[in-house]
Amino acid sequence: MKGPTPVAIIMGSQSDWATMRHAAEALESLDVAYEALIVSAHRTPDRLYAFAKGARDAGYQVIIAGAGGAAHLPGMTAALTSLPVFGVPVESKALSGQDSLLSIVQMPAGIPVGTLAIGRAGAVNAALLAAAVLGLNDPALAARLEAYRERQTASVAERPSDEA
Ligand code: RP5
Repeated sequence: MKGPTPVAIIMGSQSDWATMRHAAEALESLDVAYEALIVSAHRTPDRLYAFAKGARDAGYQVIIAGAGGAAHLPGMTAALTSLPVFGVPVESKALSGQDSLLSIVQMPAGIPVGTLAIGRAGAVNAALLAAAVLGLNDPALAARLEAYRERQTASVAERPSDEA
């Protein structure tokens, strides 16, 4: 029987799902269970508080938080729980995600957010980091992560193709 869902993917808005679904797909490819939730630091602060305060008791082990613009969600979540929080800066229209990146990455000492790249690459890598953390205590998952990387390596052609 499977235990509680280990990963929460939270995002500030429905509009973030186009980016954060890449984290979800990466977790699915590694057979890691997750819950995807819309939790806005600005529009639903009470929901954020309840989620973050209850995350450990809910059984989550890692939180992936994606947000754009004045992206307070990852930092506020990390302030409210000592679970590992990985932040994904969503690419904003106005500033191409530079605002999201700087909002998430520049945490003062004491409350860490592991910040990834802007956009899809960050979402995928947040999922892979979450899997790596969970794999420390789950040899089967660690083996799936190794296999994922081996497949990735095998998929890289030696020479560029005109067809690709
Ligand atoms: C942030 O504001 C969200 O994370 C989103 O990236 C951004 C824009 O949100 P919407 O106006 O598209 O709902 O809170």
